[in-house]
Amino acid sequence: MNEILNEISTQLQAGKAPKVKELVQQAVDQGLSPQDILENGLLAGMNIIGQKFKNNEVFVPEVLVAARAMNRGITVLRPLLVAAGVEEKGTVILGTVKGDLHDIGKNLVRMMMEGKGLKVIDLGVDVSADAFIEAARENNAEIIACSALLTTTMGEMKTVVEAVKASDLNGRVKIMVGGAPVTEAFAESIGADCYTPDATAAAAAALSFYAA
Ligand code: B1M
Repeated sequence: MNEILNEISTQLQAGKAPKVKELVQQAVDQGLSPQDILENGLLAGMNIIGQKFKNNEVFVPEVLVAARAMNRGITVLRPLLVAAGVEEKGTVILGTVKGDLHDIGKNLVRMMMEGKGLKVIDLGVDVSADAFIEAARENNAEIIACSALLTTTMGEMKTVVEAVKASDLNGRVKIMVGGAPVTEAFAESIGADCYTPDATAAAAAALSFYAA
């Protein structure tokens, strides 16, 4: 792997946010693509931390500082990944479902969708079904996009689907779901309109709803 990408991954794992930001800027200045820096630097480091967390080699505080470093690095990439001045093609309401505080993947989904020219209203984390619906209604959104990282919270997506179906938004708003424990089969079983495995695919799928 490229040396600077390796260093970004290492410093991210050590939670060195200012250093990560500096290295990401250096990588950009060296001409590496934002996608390469994201996938092979930042996400590579986060994956290693995730594995160590799973094996009880690191704990919540270490994961939190690594997550902070990841978000700091993303601030450099964000304007490069989001096409400036692209005409908005539609509105998406995005959030991590109720009970779930993981937001790194959700933030990537936002970035990729904005990069496709979609307007994204990000409700943050711990978002209830009612809050998704209210925001979709207020903003005339065509898509509600839910992220979940816990097997204990992915069931909340079913609550969102059922609440939308029981509301005036039924048939007008598509529901997209994703996040590490979510699968195509799960999405189908709860009646969601779309499952995608990663942020890039989520953005492409959202765009395809508008093109349809
Ligand atoms: Co947590 N955590 N965590 N955690 N955490 C996981 C998810 C876990 C798998 C770790 C493990 O045990 N191996 C595990 C879940 C187990 C399970 O349910 N099966 C877990 C646990 C158990 C917990 C706590 C319960 C721990 C505790 O307190 N005992 C707790 C729960 C808190 C809560 O939410 N209520 C908790 C807390 C935390 C921190 C706060 C410390 C921190 C979150 C910080 C933050 O997000 N700001 C954290 C982190 C960082 C992780 C890991 C290490 C990394 C997650 C991450 O950001 N990955 C994670 C282990 C792992 O994943 N390896 C873990 C990088 C991110 C880019 O990937 O979010 O999957 P991801 O997004 C991907 C795709 O999933 C997809 O696109 C992205 C890639 O392009 N995607 C979508 C995401 N949303 C999408 C939506 C879409 C489409 C695609 O359409 C709408």
